[in-house]
Amino acid sequence: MIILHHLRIGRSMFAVWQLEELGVDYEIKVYHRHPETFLAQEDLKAVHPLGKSPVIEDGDLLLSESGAITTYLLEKFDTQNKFAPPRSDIEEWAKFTQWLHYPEGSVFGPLLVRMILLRSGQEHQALNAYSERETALHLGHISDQLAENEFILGNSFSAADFGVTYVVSLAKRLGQLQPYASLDAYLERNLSRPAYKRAVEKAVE
Ligand SMILES: N[C@@H](CCC(=O)N[C@@H](CS)C(=O)NCC(=O)O)C(=O)O
Repeated sequence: MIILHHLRIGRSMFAVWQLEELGVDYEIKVYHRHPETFLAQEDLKAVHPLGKSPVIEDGDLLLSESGAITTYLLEKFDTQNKFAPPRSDIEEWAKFTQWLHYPEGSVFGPLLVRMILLRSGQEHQALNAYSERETALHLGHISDQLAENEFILGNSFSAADFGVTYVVSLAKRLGQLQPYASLDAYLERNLSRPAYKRAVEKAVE
């Protein structure tokens, strides 16, 4: 059985959602952030040296990084290729991996900078300019991709939508979605999926 080490309030929720979509048998171990620093605490460091979440355990395997976890779960459980193109279709598979890694690799950074600035209450012209410019670039790019598609790869939901939904929902929390009505609709479409609702109930987000 898969064990998910789940730090409350954060991207691990999207791993719970994925496990629900895949119909996998799993157990959640819940961890709480430090009330003042908002960082993970020692209990999560005892699981993995980075002390970050999500982390999954499957037998002897201990795996961190959302993108790697998604790839592993798909390889093991998505035998009908319901959530990703088959590897034999190399071009479609490559496009899928591009969108799978894009949220963590490119979109999260400028949003994190915005989050740190907001929490610190400090002004920093250069960081603010960077965050505004890059956030607009990436939200615009995602919005363009969704202009004629309901989901990030086209008209059916795929595992690339987990991470994109995560960064779009974070952007919304940071008040960045106003210019992008299609992104709000995209969020609503994904977050109303029964598997997401079950995930929220189980993970007590
Ligand atoms: N690149 C990693 C990021 C993992 C990460 O930073 N997770 C956050 C939760 S959203 C965390 O564990 N933060 C706690 C801390 O930094 O102490 C991934 O994709 O899983």
